[in-house]
Amino acid sequence: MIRLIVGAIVGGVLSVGPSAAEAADGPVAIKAITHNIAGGAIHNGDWRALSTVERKIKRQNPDVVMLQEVCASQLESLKRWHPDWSFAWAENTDSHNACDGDPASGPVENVEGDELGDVLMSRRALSNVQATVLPHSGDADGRGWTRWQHLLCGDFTKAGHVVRACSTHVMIQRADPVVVGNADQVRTIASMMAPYRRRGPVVIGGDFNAGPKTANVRPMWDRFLEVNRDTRWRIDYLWYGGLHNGRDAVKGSLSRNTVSDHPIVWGAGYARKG
Ligand SMILES: [Ca+2]
Ligand SMILES: [Ca+2]
Repeated sequence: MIRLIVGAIVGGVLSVGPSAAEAADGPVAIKAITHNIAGGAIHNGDWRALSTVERKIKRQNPDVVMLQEVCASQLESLKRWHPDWSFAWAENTDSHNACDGDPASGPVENVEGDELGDVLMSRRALSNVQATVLPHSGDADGRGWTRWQHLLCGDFTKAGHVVRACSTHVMIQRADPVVVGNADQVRTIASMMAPYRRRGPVVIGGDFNAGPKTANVRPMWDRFLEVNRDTRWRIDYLWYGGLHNGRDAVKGSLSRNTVSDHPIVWGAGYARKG
């Protein structure tokens, strides 16, 4: 079923974006979804962690999807269900205690499929893929986690625009030092995206582990447009930049009705006709 739908879209129907906004001389919609699926913490590596995002992919026809907390076993399911898509992966840890299906057993080294990481996936070909390790990565975080945080990026092309798309999962804010690692990682992401923002459209999705009113995400608000104006507490964002199409060039939404403990966020940025 999924295979057929994807095939139809890749086959040139290109039913992306709202039909009126997608008129031939209209702006180009760059559509994205981001979701922290809690693939280990809640779902123990099971494919059901993907049910919310799969439903949303069918509904929204995104160009690109960013996922966090994905077990390697769940990445394999995604690849099976979307054989025509491009995938990129950045490993946070080679052994999550629950990705092996058994949280009680603790982390077990050298088990295939129990790796936890971030995913960037696109129905278009990804190129120039980079997984950049963020500062403070690998620090123990006070909850017994040692994880490697990345900015995982790739380029895809749509209607003449080369789009830089990235998935990230910023470290949690440890009690001591209070917010330093988190703030440094967000600042790094904002500055790493600067040259791409000058080049053309960029879209960054992920779990920033910092609320919308915190100083930590200020560098993102200063440089990018977020698809949700909702300033209630949340830590998951979808940011756009380089659209060169005015301040109202994004729209989107989020839903807290998910199989995860995180909302799913989706939206579009509208670039000028390429
Ligand atoms: Ca285990
Ligand atoms: Ca492993």
